[in-house]
Amino acid sequence: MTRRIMHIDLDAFFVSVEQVENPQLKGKPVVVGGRPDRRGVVAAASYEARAFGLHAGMPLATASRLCPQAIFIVGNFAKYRDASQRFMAILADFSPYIEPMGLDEAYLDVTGFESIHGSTHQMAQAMKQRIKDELGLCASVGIASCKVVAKVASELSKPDGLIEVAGGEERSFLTPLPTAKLPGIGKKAEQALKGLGIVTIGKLSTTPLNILKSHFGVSGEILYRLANGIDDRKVEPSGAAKSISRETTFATDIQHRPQLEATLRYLSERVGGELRQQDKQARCVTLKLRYSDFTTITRRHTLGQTADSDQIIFDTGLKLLKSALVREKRSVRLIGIGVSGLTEARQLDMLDSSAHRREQLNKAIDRIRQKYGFTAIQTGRTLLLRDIFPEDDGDYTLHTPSLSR
Ligand code: DCP
Ligand code: CA
Repeated sequence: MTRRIMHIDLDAFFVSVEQVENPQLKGKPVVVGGRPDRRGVVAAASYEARAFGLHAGMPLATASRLCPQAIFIVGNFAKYRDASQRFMAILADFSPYIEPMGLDEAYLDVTGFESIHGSTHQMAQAMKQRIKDELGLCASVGIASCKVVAKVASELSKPDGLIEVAGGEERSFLTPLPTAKLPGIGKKAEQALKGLGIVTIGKLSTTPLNILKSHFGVSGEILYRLANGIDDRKVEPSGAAKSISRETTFATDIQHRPQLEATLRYLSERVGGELRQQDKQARCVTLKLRYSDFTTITRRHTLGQTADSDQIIFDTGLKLLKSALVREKRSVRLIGIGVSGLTEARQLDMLDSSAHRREQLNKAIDRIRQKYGFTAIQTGRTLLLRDIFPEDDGDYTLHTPSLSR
């Protein structure tokens, strides 16, 4: 059965919430983000303001110069969160398979649920109507057989739009669009593609895979698949992994630093492997320690950039470990490392070569380990674990099984 996926995204979200509260703001250039004489950037701009070139991320001072008549609002996050919850609740009435992607955006797998409304098109119209009636907001909807095409469609339909791409029409729908319309293609990737003479998604979809791979590595294959409208990612209802962690309790409490670090390295690699398996990137790294007297601490660090590499997870965990142990001299009973703030979005414009090389290396290690077990490849640090944990079928047998989620 072919799937029917909807991508629903509210138009000019923060601004629209302000306009519902204060209808005088309707039809005017409005910016949420702060006062123009203060430092800061535009969070949201009304479509009237966008006509002057204003957009999210632009410094407020620039926005005010380009559009002096714009109305600047500081904004109130609690209000937007409340609107977001009510928005998601409406969507959940249409299908239980809902995956929120942010405050004002969600994927819905509606396969089989459309019959209640007549068709997917009528279902989307009913959804838009409820959002308008109950929240006063406009939503744009894309409907297709997979996430990427649904997302491109909703974006293209804005504002207050609705585009349905029939099954089998995915490629012809994408073909004429500029590459920048593909989610994940940022300015850098767009320029790199342009350098290769690739300006449209159609051109990208017919570029031989080996050429894309030689320029973009593993991202080349993702690009190729998305450009061809091939995307089998499922709609994952919330409750799907929001974090991934691995922890272990030692057989005897440990004070020996290298042994703690070796275990941390091992656990970091397990977390990293799982993260990449799920094709996700993490924003936060959390270290957990339980001391011999059972007091338990967690220490969290937010990364500057999302990551999925073992090295970054471990390095961050190690820093947290060192600073925790500076204050505490007690021996450790349990150590754990976890990642959270997971996103699926692959930043294809992050084609920075060192990050890229690391990614390639991690993928290669994952492949070998899938085949031959964890111990097939070891870093200097985890080798120490050979003396601590028994090996079983290419894996270390930890004293306690790893806990996760
Ligand atoms: N947002 C933000 N900072 C950004 C981008 C967005 O604070 N750099 C906030 C404000 C937006 C909300 O997130 O209103 C949703 O982001 P979108 O990218 O969906 O943008 P809008 O909803 O404002 O506009 P559009 O109609 O293009 O979806
Ligand atoms: Ca939006």
